[in-house]
Amino acid sequence: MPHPSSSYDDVSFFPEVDPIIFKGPGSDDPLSYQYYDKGRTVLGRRMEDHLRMAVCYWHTFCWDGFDIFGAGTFSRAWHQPTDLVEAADQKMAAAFEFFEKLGLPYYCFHDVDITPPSPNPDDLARNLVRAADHLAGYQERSGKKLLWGTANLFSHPRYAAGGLTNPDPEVVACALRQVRDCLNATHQLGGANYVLWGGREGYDTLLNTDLRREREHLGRFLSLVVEHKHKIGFKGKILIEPKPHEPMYHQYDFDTATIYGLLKQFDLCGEVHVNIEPNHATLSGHSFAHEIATAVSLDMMGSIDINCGNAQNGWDTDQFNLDVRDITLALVELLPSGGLDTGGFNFDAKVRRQSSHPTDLFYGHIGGVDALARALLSAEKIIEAGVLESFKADRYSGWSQDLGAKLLHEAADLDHLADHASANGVNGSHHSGRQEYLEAFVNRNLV
Ligand code: XUL
Ligand code: CO
Repeated sequence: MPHPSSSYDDVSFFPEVDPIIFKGPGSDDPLSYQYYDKGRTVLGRRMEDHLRMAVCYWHTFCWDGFDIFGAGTFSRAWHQPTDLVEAADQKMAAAFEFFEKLGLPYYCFHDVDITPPSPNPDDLARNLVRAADHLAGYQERSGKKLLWGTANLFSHPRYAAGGLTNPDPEVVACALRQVRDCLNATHQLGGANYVLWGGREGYDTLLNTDLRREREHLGRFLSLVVEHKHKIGFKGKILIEPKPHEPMYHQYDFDTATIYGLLKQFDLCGEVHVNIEPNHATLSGHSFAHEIATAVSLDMMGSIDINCGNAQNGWDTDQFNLDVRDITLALVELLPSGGLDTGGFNFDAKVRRQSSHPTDLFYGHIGGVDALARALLSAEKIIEAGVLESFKADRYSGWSQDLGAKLLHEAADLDHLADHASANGVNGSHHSGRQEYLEAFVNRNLV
């Protein structure tokens, strides 16, 4: 059966904006790209294929600008219909007009972003089937692709104590049904990955929480998700998105290293990867580059939700990341390992509440896209110069000589190795780590 067509082909939600094209660094048109030249080759790969950028549904099309102190400020045209199915359909039409005008290849959604509000799980399941059918039609007509889908296991009051780690098995079963249905929909739409963000998979107080049990439940249910992925033949990656807190005080998916521990415990290494978000990295006391380097070193790299927090308060403010240096440092860790595979850069970022005009959505994304493109060009210069690589090779050169090989040899025990120091005295000396030289080198290469 052909997928449904759109009834909004003649309606424009962004009439003031023409398709955004590359005009180069000399351009003073704020509705153009100065650095994102998608066909340009960088380190042997097209820019578009390196970055695999995506627009997210939730911040851009669902949020109406409300915060805990006040009502929405945005008055989006697609939020106006009182008929909720009509509103969801208009939102989808607006989203695809935006995707097409922005010119990025991918998008991402939660199940509840693409469906009208669904009073109960049966409604959600039915609405999801209809939404996926409509999305398939839009994808076919626009050529846009799904980077990942995810089930929202944190908004409904039933999930106040978590989804997969809820103390009530009825709630867990409901969460599992939602994950199953959303993974199926993601598969049907050719999604490149499927994301599980912990949401409320954590706790606020140990006084009411059995931590051992909840972690074990999380491991078991993750295994079921992986099993289902193989059963339906989904080829994308299952990704967990680390975040230390917010909404819960403590989360089981605190950071990349913590997730590695979970995967090791439940024998899921190689089956589950991470979706790293800079704002979550800083919330956990790490840098964006640290999280990337950790994921690369543990073979867990999946995808990236690009954004940043506010440097002053550290909250998860989900701002567009314009910090070229910060992104460059992360790319310098990522690219030598081969870069992104099924992953991409998803703009999990929102315009500020006072940026209420629909065109502000374009300014936000264009700034974010160009920052990524500049960082990619900067990382290319840094990597090609080979300075960091040769500095590190030199710094660790002792490990390819006799003593290094001896220390790492499986058969050597502690007594045997300590004897070396007793026999030879301390021959090692301090060498400068040259941090300031290296930092200045990075800055000199920023595009
Ligand atoms: C929350 C967050 C989510 C996930 C998807 O901080 O980043 O938007 O990316 O559920
Ligand atoms: Co995110």
